[in-house]
Amino acid sequence: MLFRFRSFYGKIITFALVALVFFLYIKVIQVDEQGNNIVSSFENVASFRQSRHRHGTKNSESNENENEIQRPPPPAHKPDIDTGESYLPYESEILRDLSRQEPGLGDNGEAAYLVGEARIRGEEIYKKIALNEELSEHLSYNRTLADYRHPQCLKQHYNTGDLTASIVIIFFNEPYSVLLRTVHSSINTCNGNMLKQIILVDDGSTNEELHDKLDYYIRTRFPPGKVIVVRLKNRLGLIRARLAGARVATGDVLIFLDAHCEANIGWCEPLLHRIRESRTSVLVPIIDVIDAQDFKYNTNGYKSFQVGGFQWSGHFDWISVSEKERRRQQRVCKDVDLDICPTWSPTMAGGLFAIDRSYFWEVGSYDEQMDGWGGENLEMSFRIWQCGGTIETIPCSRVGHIFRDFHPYKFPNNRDTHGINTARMALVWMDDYINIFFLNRPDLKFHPDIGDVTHRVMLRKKLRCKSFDWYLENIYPEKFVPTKNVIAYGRVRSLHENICLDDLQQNNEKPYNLGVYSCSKDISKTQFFSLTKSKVLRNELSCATVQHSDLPPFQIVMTSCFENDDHNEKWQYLGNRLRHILTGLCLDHRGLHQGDYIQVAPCDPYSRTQSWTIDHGDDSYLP
Ligand SMILES: [Mn+2]
Repeated sequence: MLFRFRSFYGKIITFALVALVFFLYIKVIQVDEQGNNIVSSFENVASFRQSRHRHGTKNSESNENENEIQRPPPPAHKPDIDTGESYLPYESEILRDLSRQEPGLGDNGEAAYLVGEARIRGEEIYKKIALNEELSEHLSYNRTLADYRHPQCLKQHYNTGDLTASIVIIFFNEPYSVLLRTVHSSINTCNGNMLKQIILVDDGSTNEELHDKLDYYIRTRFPPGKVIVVRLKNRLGLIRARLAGARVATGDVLIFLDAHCEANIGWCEPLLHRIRESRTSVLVPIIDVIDAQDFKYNTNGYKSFQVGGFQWSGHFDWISVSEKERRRQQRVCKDVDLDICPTWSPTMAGGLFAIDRSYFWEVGSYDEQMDGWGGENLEMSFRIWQCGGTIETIPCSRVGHIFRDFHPYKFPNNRDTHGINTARMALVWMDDYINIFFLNRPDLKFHPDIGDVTHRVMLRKKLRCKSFDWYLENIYPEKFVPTKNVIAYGRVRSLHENICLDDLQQNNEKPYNLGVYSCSKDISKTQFFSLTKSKVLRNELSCATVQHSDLPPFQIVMTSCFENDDHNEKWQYLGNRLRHILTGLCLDHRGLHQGDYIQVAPCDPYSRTQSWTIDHGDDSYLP
């Protein structure tokens, strides 16, 4: 009996052991497959890890694999209410979320308002994260937007062939409802056959709601495989997270979207159509503004939009479409209304764009050693143009984006990743013009975190890219170069006292009074002026004008410059005096202290307060 008992259990134990071994074997194979996949797709896995070491991130040997990508869980079927599956905790949470949404609220992209306690909760959360998350939770994930497109767009026949798109959306602690609205609106507005997949890359979010609950939502609310979540266990920053998403993508076209967008009707077709026409065109939709407080979808009307520019300090800015570009459009867009013609853009904002997937890799994807956030958009912009591609705004494609007043979260160690990344960009792409960048950002000139850019310089050589000079001349000729075509540039300093012209860090988006301040040790952004060959006294964006007034003091107002220099006010630099030609008055700091506004006064050849010198002069022009 005992013997038989033993033998019976022995068999069971043997069977269990065999089953266990087999089970483990299958697991190992799966892990290996994943591992191989990761290694082969992480082309620069070595340099990638190295760079993290160089940046001094804690990265012990034991967590060598901590950033491996987790595969999304297999798709499951919809929960079956009859079998009680709906009692899963996430299901009830999701049903509760849905029950809080008010049908019709915010529809047509209209502003929405909360009342009572919800309104107060909304105001509280807004103060913290610069976004009314409470209101977002009361809006349907599928709220409608009005069609803001140019009427001509509706008459276009787009031929996208069999091109498919993968949308890559990275997020870090994004409000759950905002992220889901981004996903739903993309699916609702991008034709099903065209939209291959949406890849969500979780860049190490700590918000629990974005983990299992999000996975569950995706598994139960979207068709299998339509939405994929890639999770990075460690926070890698925007650039590396996007790369991780792009590696998983299988669509022909990559569309990068921020995690707080609402896509508008028909936005996909014009993008794919244009890429099918021209695979080296990198496309930007018109980016409309969704108000972070009331979620109103705002446009500038269907005709007017801006394109991307940059400032010498390495920041992106919005600029008007140039006259030159209008003329180019007249040449190339003979069949369509000029208002909807693809519009060349010197740079792009970087959050939202579409690019042929193979071209993305061919042209150097991203600089993987860029950390955190920022600067990658200008890097990609200059690279695309200098290496033979184009950046174009596609007016018939519109996507709303929530713009916030401040960054709701910080990057580890509070590093200025935008500045450091921009310096990496400048070292590779700006040639000698990097000096102007460093004049604006002297703090970055010897920054220890910039690291090595050799492999990006090699990429530039390999792709035989053109010079930054070529870029400025051909793609962005309107851009003012503070050291080109000038009589002098640098600090405008008093000959006899330690006093310099200074913009006093005023908002340069509107006119402001020019001031004086004690001279900085080196040229700094606030004291950087140029006197051009056409006799305009200016800084990067504004030109010096004399305020109209009947009585003194006559102050100097910096106003945005006209593209045509004939319309800008002129200054004559003679015998160390700066004379305003229109009024015949001279720049004078008599009786002024630092922080005061500078003025002009009747010229006096013996005045010590009217004598000025400028740092760098072109001798052939100077008196
Ligand atoms: Mn954004």
